[in-house]
Amino acid sequence: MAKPLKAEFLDRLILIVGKDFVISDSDARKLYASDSTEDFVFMPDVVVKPDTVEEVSDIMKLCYEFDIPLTPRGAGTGLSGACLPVSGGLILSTERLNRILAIDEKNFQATVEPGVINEVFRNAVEAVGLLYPPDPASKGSCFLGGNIAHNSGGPKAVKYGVTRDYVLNLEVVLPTGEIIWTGADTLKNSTGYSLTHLMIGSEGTLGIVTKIVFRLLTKPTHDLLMLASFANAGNACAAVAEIFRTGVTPSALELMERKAVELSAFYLNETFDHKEGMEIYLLIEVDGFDPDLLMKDCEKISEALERFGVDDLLFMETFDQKEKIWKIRRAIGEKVKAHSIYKEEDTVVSRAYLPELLAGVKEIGSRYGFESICYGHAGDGNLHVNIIKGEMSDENWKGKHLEEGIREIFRLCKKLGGTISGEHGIGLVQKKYMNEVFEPMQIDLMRKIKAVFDPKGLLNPGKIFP
Ligand code: 2HG
Ligand code: ZN
Repeated sequence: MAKPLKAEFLDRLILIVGKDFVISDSDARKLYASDSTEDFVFMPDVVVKPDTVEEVSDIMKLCYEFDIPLTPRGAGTGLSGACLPVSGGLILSTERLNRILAIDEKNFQATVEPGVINEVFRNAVEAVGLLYPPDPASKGSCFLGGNIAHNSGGPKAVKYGVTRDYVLNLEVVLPTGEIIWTGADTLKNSTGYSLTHLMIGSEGTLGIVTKIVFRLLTKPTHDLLMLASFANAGNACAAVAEIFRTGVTPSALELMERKAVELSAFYLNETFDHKEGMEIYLLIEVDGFDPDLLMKDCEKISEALERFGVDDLLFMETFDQKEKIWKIRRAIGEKVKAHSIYKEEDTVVSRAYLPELLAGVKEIGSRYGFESICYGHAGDGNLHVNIIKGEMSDENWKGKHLEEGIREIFRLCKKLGGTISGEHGIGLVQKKYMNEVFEPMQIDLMRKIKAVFDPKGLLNPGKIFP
């Protein structure tokens, strides 16, 4: 239940943003009580929707004065519960901070507010021949501010890198209300500690981003797409590292287990003709400016796939074919989760260890009695493991049994030199596993940094730290 906020606090909130943008009605607040993580519901006491950085600053100062926890929220597409108001208090929604402020075609830069939808921005820069590569599966709804909070990736990360690689400068409101810029609008910057990179991936716990300066690339003019089918999962995983040894860096290299494709196609009401016995698929894209060179790249890749026992290789000729397979790939996460109660792990290792990782996940699942549906960014060694409740008892599902199975998966990642999250972050649901990959000293360092930025611990409390 929402704790009654002091009338003075609410009155002053209304003075800052106007009464239309202070949401107290419980039905309206409920819309901000969940994100895209499992079935969590945490009710905020109030939701505010500021329209300027000055309003954000005044809200932060007010919460600091009244000791009210403040949770920043973008589109709510997060997968680790990072924007859930676990201590109640105030949700600060960035939905009105949704302007593309400038696209500088001379410097290949753009300045945006955090509430701009990823795909809206990507389309806007493409219209002038430029490319903003990070393309999370949720690109049609996720906000750029949330992409900063989680250092989001997506299929193009394998060639173009992740959100962090495109951020030059950030305007940030600190938990005590000060407004700062963290960097400079330059491609190179070696000026003291990088406050910019400290903010990226901090999941809204160190400050609220109110403006972002991105660097952009020239948009490639051509791309080719192949779908490789394997009967043997180990062969598919082993082929991944080999593709890069041909000298070609794909612009996407995705892995999809058959079951993931079946569920996504089914719920999308799309047809997908699985060849008999195929168990796992690789979706491989190359992009560039010379179609003849791209065709040569595809020949090199298909030779590598042949060496690793590919059973079928389909060349996606038409735009519709490409659109359909990407639609199926991008919907997998949502459709697998609609199909079953799940727990999602965002495992990541060096890509040559994918065979051990996938085999290990299946072996652990057989010992702990859970099925998993796996897919993800094979080129990055980033495997999304959706653990499906299936026949597992509620007691085992909610208790130490499953937690121990998940810990075994994370210990395998660590043994392979990997870690527990490649892109979805820690948030609420993964914080108890931080001790699988960090010693107390590292976690203590992070806590001290948090305390420097947020001495009262009011900004997005209850996240990241065990
Ligand atoms: C993907 O790669 C996204 O599809 C979302 O990271 C994953 O929702 C998911 O499980
Ligand atoms: Zn992903």
